[in-house]
Amino acid sequence: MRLWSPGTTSERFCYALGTEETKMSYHGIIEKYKRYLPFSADVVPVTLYEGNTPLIEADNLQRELKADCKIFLKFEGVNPTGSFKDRGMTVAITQAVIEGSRGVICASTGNTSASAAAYAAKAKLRAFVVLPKGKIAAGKLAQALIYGAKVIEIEGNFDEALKIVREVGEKTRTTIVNSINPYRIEGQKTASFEIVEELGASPTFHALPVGNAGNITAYWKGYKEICTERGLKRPKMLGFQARGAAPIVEGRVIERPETVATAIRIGNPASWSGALEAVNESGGKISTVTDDEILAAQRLIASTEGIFCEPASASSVAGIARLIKVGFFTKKDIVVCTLTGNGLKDPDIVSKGVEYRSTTVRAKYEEVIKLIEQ
Ligand code: AN7
Repeated sequence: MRLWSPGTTSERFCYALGTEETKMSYHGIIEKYKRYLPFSADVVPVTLYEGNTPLIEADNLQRELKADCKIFLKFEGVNPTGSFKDRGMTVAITQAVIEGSRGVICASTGNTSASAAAYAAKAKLRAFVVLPKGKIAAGKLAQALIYGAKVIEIEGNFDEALKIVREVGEKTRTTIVNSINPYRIEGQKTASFEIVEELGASPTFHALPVGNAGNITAYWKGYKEICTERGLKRPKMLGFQARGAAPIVEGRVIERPETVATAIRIGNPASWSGALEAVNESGGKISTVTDDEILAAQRLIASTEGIFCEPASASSVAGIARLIKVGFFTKKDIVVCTLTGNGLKDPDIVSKGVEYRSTTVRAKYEEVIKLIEQ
Protein backbone atom coordinates (compact mmCIF):
# COMPACT_ATOMS: atom_id res chain seq x y z
CA MET A 1 0.00 0.00 0.00
CA ARG A 2 1.29 3.44 -0.95
CA LEU A 3 0.22 6.28 1.26
CA TRP A 4 0.96 9.04 -1.15
CA SER A 5 1.12 9.38 -4.88
CA PRO A 6 0.91 12.25 -7.33
CA GLY A 7 -2.49 12.80 -8.92
CA THR A 8 -5.88 14.08 -7.86
CA THR A 9 -7.12 13.89 -4.30
CA SER A 10 -9.46 11.03 -5.11
CA GLU A 11 -6.71 9.10 -6.83
CA ARG A 12 -4.42 9.57 -3.83
CA PHE A 13 -7.22 8.46 -1.56
CA CYS A 14 -7.62 5.26 -3.54
CA TYR A 15 -3.92 4.53 -3.26
CA ALA A 16 -4.22 4.99 0.49
CA LEU A 17 -7.11 2.50 0.52
CA GLY A 18 -5.15 0.18 -1.73
CA THR A 19 -8.07 0.09 -4.16
CA GLU A 20 -7.28 1.98 -7.33
CA GLU A 21 -10.60 1.01 -8.85
CA THR A 22 -12.61 2.92 -6.20
CA LYS A 23 -11.72 6.20 -7.92
CA MET A 24 -14.78 8.44 -7.94
CA SER A 25 -16.66 7.70 -11.14
CA TYR A 26 -19.23 10.47 -11.36
CA HIS A 27 -18.09 13.93 -12.44
CA GLY A 28 -21.26 15.80 -13.34
CA ILE A 29 -23.58 15.97 -16.31
CA ILE A 30 -21.18 17.33 -18.94
CA GLU A 31 -18.76 14.44 -18.60
CA LYS A 32 -21.60 11.90 -18.51
CA TYR A 33 -23.72 13.31 -21.36
CA LYS A 34 -21.10 15.07 -23.46
CA ARG A 35 -22.27 13.50 -26.70
CA TYR A 36 -25.72 15.04 -26.27
CA LEU A 37 -24.29 18.48 -25.50
CA PRO A 38 -22.83 21.17 -27.79
CA PHE A 39 -19.23 20.63 -26.66
CA SER A 40 -16.16 19.05 -28.16
CA ALA A 41 -14.66 15.93 -26.59
CA ASP A 42 -11.84 17.88 -24.91
CA VAL A 43 -14.10 20.36 -23.10
CA VAL A 44 -13.06 21.18 -19.53
CA PRO A 45 -16.32 21.37 -17.59
CA VAL A 46 -16.98 23.88 -14.84
CA THR A 47 -18.76 21.43 -12.57
CA LEU A 48 -19.86 20.97 -8.99
CA TYR A 49 -20.79 17.33 -9.82
CA GLU A 50 -24.45 18.22 -10.36
CA GLY A 51 -27.08 15.75 -11.59
CA ASN A 52 -27.32 12.03 -10.82
CA THR A 53 -30.27 12.85 -8.55
CA PRO A 54 -32.55 10.18 -7.09
CA LEU A 55 -35.81 9.04 -8.65
CA ILE A 56 -37.74 8.10 -5.55
CA GLU A 57 -40.62 5.62 -5.48
CA ALA A 58 -43.26 7.54 -3.53
CA ASP A 59 -45.47 4.69 -2.34
CA ASN A 60 -46.57 6.40 0.89
CA LEU A 61 -47.61 9.50 -1.01
CA GLN A 62 -49.33 7.33 -3.60
CA ARG A 63 -51.42 5.64 -0.90
CA GLU A 64 -52.20 8.94 0.81
CA LEU A 65 -53.46 10.43 -2.47
CA LYS A 66 -55.41 7.22 -3.21
CA ALA A 67 -53.71 7.14 -6.56
CA ASP A 68 -54.16 4.26 -8.99
CA CYS A 69 -51.04 5.29 -10.87
CA LYS A 70 -47.45 4.75 -9.78
CA ILE A 71 -45.74 7.93 -8.53
CA PHE A 72 -42.03 8.73 -8.62
CA LEU A 73 -40.36 11.91 -7.37
CA LYS A 74 -37.27 13.21 -9.17
CA PHE A 75 -35.65 15.12 -6.31
CA GLU A 76 -33.58 17.92 -7.78
CA GLY A 77 -33.15 19.54 -4.36
CA VAL A 78 -30.04 17.42 -3.78
CA ASN A 79 -28.09 19.20 -6.51
CA PRO A 80 -25.00 21.14 -5.30
CA THR A 81 -26.84 24.45 -4.82
CA GLY A 82 -30.14 22.75 -4.01
CA SER A 83 -32.04 23.08 -7.28
CA PHE A 84 -32.32 21.83 -10.87
CA LYS A 85 -30.71 25.05 -12.09
CA ASP A 86 -27.26 23.48 -11.57
CA ARG A 87 -27.74 21.19 -14.58
CA GLY A 88 -28.19 24.18 -16.83
CA MET A 89 -25.61 26.30 -15.09
CA THR A 90 -22.69 23.88 -15.49
CA VAL A 91 -23.30 24.01 -19.27
CA ALA A 92 -23.93 27.78 -19.48
CA ILE A 93 -20.89 28.68 -17.36
CA THR A 94 -18.62 26.20 -19.16
CA GLN A 95 -19.65 27.86 -22.45
CA ALA A 96 -19.13 31.35 -20.96
CA VAL A 97 -15.54 30.36 -20.10
CA ILE A 98 -15.00 28.97 -23.61
CA GLU A 99 -16.25 32.27 -25.07
CA GLY A 100 -13.91 34.29 -22.84
CA SER A 101 -16.81 35.96 -21.06
CA ARG A 102 -16.11 38.92 -18.77
CA GLY A 103 -18.79 37.93 -16.29
CA VAL A 104 -22.31 36.56 -16.03
CA ILE A 105 -25.62 38.14 -15.17
CA CYS A 106 -29.12 36.86 -14.45
CA ALA A 107 -32.50 37.95 -13.21
CA SER A 108 -33.86 35.53 -10.68
CA THR A 109 -36.56 34.53 -8.28
CA GLY A 110 -33.70 33.02 -6.26
CA ASN A 111 -32.51 29.65 -7.48
CA THR A 112 -30.93 30.79 -10.74
CA SER A 113 -28.98 33.44 -8.85
CA ALA A 114 -27.74 30.92 -6.26
CA SER A 115 -26.61 28.54 -8.99
CA ALA A 116 -25.07 31.23 -11.22
CA ALA A 117 -23.14 32.63 -8.26
CA ALA A 118 -21.75 29.22 -7.30
CA TYR A 119 -20.64 28.17 -10.79
CA ALA A 120 -19.21 31.64 -11.47
CA ALA A 121 -17.18 31.32 -8.27
CA LYS A 122 -15.82 27.97 -9.43
CA ALA A 123 -15.02 29.45 -12.88
CA LYS A 124 -13.49 32.60 -11.36
CA LEU A 125 -15.99 34.75 -13.25
CA ARG A 126 -17.80 37.75 -11.84
CA ALA A 127 -21.52 37.24 -11.26
CA PHE A 128 -24.23 39.89 -11.13
CA VAL A 129 -27.69 38.90 -9.98
CA VAL A 130 -30.77 41.10 -10.26
CA LEU A 131 -33.54 40.16 -7.85
CA PRO A 132 -37.05 41.32 -6.97
CA LYS A 133 -36.56 42.89 -3.54
CA GLY A 134 -38.38 41.22 -0.66
CA LYS A 135 -39.50 38.25 -2.77
CA ILE A 136 -36.47 35.95 -2.52
CA ALA A 137 -36.38 33.08 -0.01
CA ALA A 138 -33.76 33.73 2.70
CA GLY A 139 -31.57 30.75 1.86
CA LYS A 140 -31.31 31.67 -1.81
CA LEU A 141 -30.26 35.23 -1.05
CA ALA A 142 -27.69 33.92 1.44
CA GLN A 143 -26.29 31.62 -1.25
CA ALA A 144 -25.85 34.39 -3.83
CA LEU A 145 -24.08 36.52 -1.21
CA ILE A 146 -21.73 33.89 0.17
CA TYR A 147 -20.70 32.62 -3.28
CA GLY A 148 -19.58 36.19 -3.90
CA ALA A 149 -22.06 37.52 -6.47
CA LYS A 150 -22.83 41.21 -6.75
CA VAL A 151 -26.44 41.21 -5.55
CA ILE A 152 -28.69 43.93 -6.97
CA GLU A 153 -32.25 44.09 -5.64
CA ILE A 154 -34.78 46.04 -7.66
CA GLU A 155 -38.05 47.56 -6.53
CA GLY A 156 -39.92 45.48 -9.05
CA ASN A 157 -40.74 41.89 -9.98
CA PHE A 158 -38.88 39.14 -11.84
CA ASP A 159 -40.23 40.13 -15.25
CA GLU A 160 -38.90 43.67 -14.82
CA ALA A 161 -35.55 42.30 -13.63
CA LEU A 162 -35.27 40.06 -16.72
CA LYS A 163 -36.03 42.99 -19.01
CA ILE A 164 -33.14 44.97 -17.48
CA VAL A 165 -30.82 41.97 -17.66
CA ARG A 166 -31.59 41.48 -21.38
CA GLU A 167 -30.59 45.09 -21.96
CA VAL A 168 -27.35 44.73 -19.98
CA GLY A 169 -26.57 41.60 -22.02
CA GLU A 170 -27.10 43.47 -25.28
CA LYS A 171 -25.07 46.51 -24.33
CA THR A 172 -22.13 44.92 -22.49
CA ARG A 173 -20.00 41.81 -22.83
CA THR A 174 -21.75 40.14 -19.92
CA THR A 175 -23.20 36.68 -20.54
CA ILE A 176 -26.85 36.20 -19.61
CA VAL A 177 -27.32 32.89 -17.79
CA ASN A 178 -31.10 32.89 -17.56
CA SER A 179 -32.83 30.10 -19.47
CA ILE A 180 -33.02 32.35 -22.55
CA ASN A 181 -29.41 31.18 -22.84
CA PRO A 182 -29.80 27.97 -24.92
CA TYR A 183 -26.94 26.25 -23.07
CA ARG A 184 -29.09 26.29 -19.93
CA ILE A 185 -31.80 24.27 -21.69
CA GLU A 186 -29.18 21.84 -23.02
CA GLY A 187 -28.00 21.10 -19.48
CA GLN A 188 -31.44 20.80 -17.96
CA LYS A 189 -32.59 18.26 -20.54
CA THR A 190 -30.26 15.70 -18.93
CA ALA A 191 -32.79 15.10 -16.14
CA SER A 192 -34.98 13.35 -18.72
CA PHE A 193 -32.05 11.11 -19.71
CA GLU A 194 -31.55 10.04 -16.09
CA ILE A 195 -35.25 9.20 -15.68
CA VAL A 196 -35.36 7.09 -18.85
CA GLU A 197 -32.16 5.30 -17.80
CA GLU A 198 -33.62 4.61 -14.37
CA LEU A 199 -37.04 3.39 -15.55
CA GLY A 200 -35.79 1.75 -18.74
CA ALA A 201 -38.63 3.62 -20.44
CA SER A 202 -40.37 6.97 -20.32
CA PRO A 203 -42.96 7.60 -17.65
CA THR A 204 -46.52 7.93 -18.95
CA PHE A 205 -46.76 11.45 -17.55
CA HIS A 206 -44.19 13.95 -16.35
CA ALA A 207 -45.34 16.76 -14.05
CA LEU A 208 -43.40 19.99 -13.48
CA PRO A 209 -43.91 23.39 -11.90
CA VAL A 210 -43.83 26.18 -14.50
CA GLY A 211 -42.37 29.63 -13.88
CA ASN A 212 -40.25 31.04 -16.65
CA ALA A 213 -40.98 27.76 -18.48
CA GLY A 214 -37.36 26.87 -19.27
CA ASN A 215 -37.45 23.59 -17.42
CA ILE A 216 -40.53 22.07 -19.07
CA THR A 217 -39.01 23.13 -22.40
CA ALA A 218 -35.74 21.40 -21.48
CA TYR A 219 -37.34 18.18 -20.21
CA TRP A 220 -39.38 17.88 -23.39
CA LYS A 221 -36.28 18.39 -25.53
CA GLY A 222 -34.49 15.73 -23.50
CA TYR A 223 -37.33 13.22 -23.76
CA LYS A 224 -37.63 13.76 -27.50
CA GLU A 225 -33.90 13.16 -28.01
CA ILE A 226 -33.58 10.07 -25.84
CA CYS A 227 -36.87 8.53 -26.99
CA THR A 228 -35.93 8.98 -30.64
CA GLU A 229 -32.52 7.45 -30.02
CA ARG A 230 -33.90 4.46 -28.16
CA GLY A 231 -37.15 4.03 -30.04
CA LEU A 232 -39.25 4.66 -26.93
CA LYS A 233 -42.67 6.18 -26.42
CA ARG A 234 -42.63 9.78 -25.16
CA PRO A 235 -44.34 10.92 -21.97
CA LYS A 236 -47.17 13.42 -21.80
CA MET A 237 -46.01 16.65 -20.18
CA LEU A 238 -48.05 18.23 -17.38
CA GLY A 239 -47.19 21.79 -16.33
CA PHE A 240 -48.55 23.56 -13.26
CA GLN A 241 -48.59 27.29 -12.58
CA ALA A 242 -49.67 28.97 -9.36
CA ARG A 243 -53.18 30.42 -9.63
CA GLY A 244 -52.00 34.04 -9.09
CA ALA A 245 -49.12 33.67 -11.54
CA ALA A 246 -50.59 31.68 -14.41
CA PRO A 247 -49.95 33.64 -17.63
CA ILE A 248 -49.75 30.59 -19.89
CA VAL A 249 -52.98 29.08 -18.59
CA GLU A 250 -54.79 32.42 -18.84
CA GLY A 251 -53.20 33.25 -22.18
CA ARG A 252 -52.12 36.75 -21.12
CA VAL A 253 -49.22 38.49 -19.40
CA ILE A 254 -49.89 38.91 -15.67
CA GLU A 255 -48.63 42.37 -14.66
CA ARG A 256 -48.58 41.69 -10.92
CA PRO A 257 -48.10 37.97 -10.35
CA GLU A 258 -48.60 36.79 -6.77
CA THR A 259 -48.03 33.42 -5.12
CA VAL A 260 -46.60 32.02 -1.94
CA ALA A 261 -44.31 29.99 -4.23
CA THR A 262 -41.95 32.92 -4.90
CA ALA A 263 -39.76 30.81 -7.22
CA ILE A 264 -42.56 30.78 -9.81
CA ARG A 265 -43.86 34.29 -9.21
CA ILE A 266 -43.50 35.13 -12.90
CA GLY A 267 -46.03 36.90 -15.11
CA ASN A 268 -44.38 36.84 -18.54
CA PRO A 269 -42.39 33.62 -19.02
CA ALA A 270 -39.47 33.78 -21.45
CA SER A 271 -40.04 30.23 -22.72
CA TRP A 272 -43.82 30.61 -23.07
CA SER A 273 -43.83 29.01 -26.55
CA GLY A 274 -41.53 26.19 -25.38
CA ALA A 275 -44.01 25.27 -22.65
CA LEU A 276 -46.94 25.28 -25.08
CA GLU A 277 -44.98 23.16 -27.52
CA ALA A 278 -44.15 20.64 -24.79
CA VAL A 279 -47.75 20.18 -23.66
CA ASN A 280 -49.27 20.32 -27.16
CA GLU A 281 -46.77 18.03 -28.90
CA SER A 282 -46.87 15.51 -26.07
CA GLY A 283 -50.64 15.57 -25.62
CA GLY A 284 -50.33 16.82 -22.04
CA LYS A 285 -51.70 19.99 -20.48
CA ILE A 286 -50.92 23.02 -18.41
CA SER A 287 -53.15 24.07 -15.53
CA THR A 288 -53.18 25.90 -12.21
CA VAL A 289 -52.94 25.04 -8.53
CA THR A 290 -53.81 27.33 -5.62
CA ASP A 291 -51.37 28.47 -2.95
CA ASP A 292 -53.26 26.37 -0.39
CA GLU A 293 -52.91 23.28 -2.57
CA ILE A 294 -49.20 23.99 -3.01
CA LEU A 295 -48.59 24.29 0.74
CA ALA A 296 -50.68 21.20 1.49
CA ALA A 297 -48.70 19.22 -1.08
CA GLN A 298 -45.39 20.47 0.32
CA ARG A 299 -46.43 19.26 3.77
CA LEU A 300 -47.69 15.93 2.47
CA ILE A 301 -44.48 15.19 0.56
CA ALA A 302 -42.47 15.91 3.70
CA SER A 303 -44.67 13.97 6.12
CA THR A 304 -45.19 10.91 3.94
CA GLU A 305 -41.89 10.63 2.07
CA GLY A 306 -39.40 12.49 4.26
CA ILE A 307 -38.59 14.89 1.46
CA PHE A 308 -38.49 18.61 2.14
CA CYS A 309 -38.97 20.53 -1.09
CA GLU A 310 -39.69 24.20 -1.55
CA PRO A 311 -43.25 25.44 -2.22
CA ALA A 312 -42.82 25.95 -5.98
CA SER A 313 -41.59 22.36 -6.29
CA ALA A 314 -44.67 21.01 -4.57
CA SER A 315 -46.91 22.41 -7.29
CA SER A 316 -46.14 19.36 -9.45
CA VAL A 317 -47.57 17.07 -6.76
CA ALA A 318 -50.41 19.52 -6.00
CA GLY A 319 -51.29 19.34 -9.68
CA ILE A 320 -51.36 15.58 -9.95
CA ALA A 321 -53.31 15.37 -6.66
CA ARG A 322 -56.02 17.38 -8.36
CA LEU A 323 -55.97 15.12 -11.41
CA ILE A 324 -56.08 11.97 -9.28
CA LYS A 325 -59.30 13.24 -7.67
CA VAL A 326 -61.01 13.48 -11.06
CA GLY A 327 -59.84 10.02 -12.12
CA PHE A 328 -57.40 11.30 -14.74
CA PHE A 329 -54.82 8.50 -14.33
CA THR A 330 -55.16 4.74 -14.71
CA LYS A 331 -53.44 1.79 -13.03
CA LYS A 332 -50.98 1.44 -15.87
CA ASP A 333 -49.72 5.01 -15.63
CA ILE A 334 -46.30 5.93 -14.31
CA VAL A 335 -46.19 9.53 -13.19
CA VAL A 336 -42.93 11.33 -12.43
CA CYS A 337 -43.09 14.63 -10.55
CA THR A 338 -39.98 16.79 -10.47
CA LEU A 339 -39.31 18.37 -7.09
CA THR A 340 -37.27 21.26 -8.40
CA GLY A 341 -35.72 22.72 -5.25
CA ASN A 342 -34.74 22.06 -1.64
CA GLY A 343 -37.05 23.19 1.16
CA LEU A 344 -34.11 24.29 3.31
CA LYS A 345 -33.81 27.34 1.09
CA ASP A 346 -37.08 28.68 2.42
CA PRO A 347 -37.49 27.82 6.12
CA ASP A 348 -39.71 30.87 6.70
CA ILE A 349 -42.57 29.12 4.97
CA VAL A 350 -42.60 26.62 7.84
CA SER A 351 -42.01 29.04 10.70
CA LYS A 352 -44.86 31.25 9.46
CA GLY A 353 -47.33 28.40 8.90
CA VAL A 354 -49.91 28.15 11.69
CA GLU A 355 -50.03 24.35 11.38
CA TYR A 356 -46.36 24.03 12.31
CA ARG A 357 -45.93 24.79 16.02
CA SER A 358 -43.35 23.58 18.51
CA THR A 359 -44.03 23.45 22.22
CA THR A 360 -41.78 25.07 24.81
CA VAL A 361 -41.55 23.69 28.35
CA ARG A 362 -39.15 24.02 31.28
CA ALA A 363 -35.99 21.88 31.03
CA LYS A 364 -37.39 19.01 33.10
CA TYR A 365 -37.88 15.31 32.29
CA GLU A 366 -41.40 15.43 33.76
CA GLU A 367 -42.48 18.21 31.45
CA VAL A 368 -41.11 16.48 28.36
CA ILE A 369 -42.54 13.03 29.20
CA LYS A 370 -45.94 14.60 29.81
CA LEU A 371 -45.98 15.80 26.22
CA ILE A 372 -44.73 12.49 24.83
CA GLU A 373 -47.40 10.50 26.67
CA GLN A 374 -50.25 12.81 25.71
C1 AN7 B 1 -37.76 25.68 -7.33
O1 AN7 B 1 -34.54 31.10 -10.16
O2 AN7 B 1 -37.05 31.34 -12.48
O3 AN7 B 1 -40.27 27.16 -15.41
O4 AN7 B 1 -35.04 32.77 -11.42
O5 AN7 B 1 -36.75 27.96 -8.65
O6 AN7 B 1 -37.84 26.73 -15.70
O7 AN7 B 1 -38.61 28.85 -14.67
C2 AN7 B 1 -36.80 29.68 -10.83
C3 AN7 B 1 -37.75 28.84 -11.25
C4 AN7 B 1 -39.61 25.73 -10.48
C5 AN7 B 1 -39.69 27.13 -12.48
N1 AN7 B 1 -39.16 25.40 -9.27
O8 AN7 B 1 -38.83 26.70 -13.48
C6 AN7 B 1 -35.25 31.63 -11.01
C7 AN7 B 1 -36.43 30.90 -11.52
C8 AN7 B 1 -38.22 26.13 -8.67
C9 AN7 B 1 -37.70 27.26 -9.29
C10 AN7 B 1 -39.14 26.85 -11.15
C11 AN7 B 1 -38.18 27.64 -10.56
P1 AN7 B 1 -38.88 27.40 -14.90
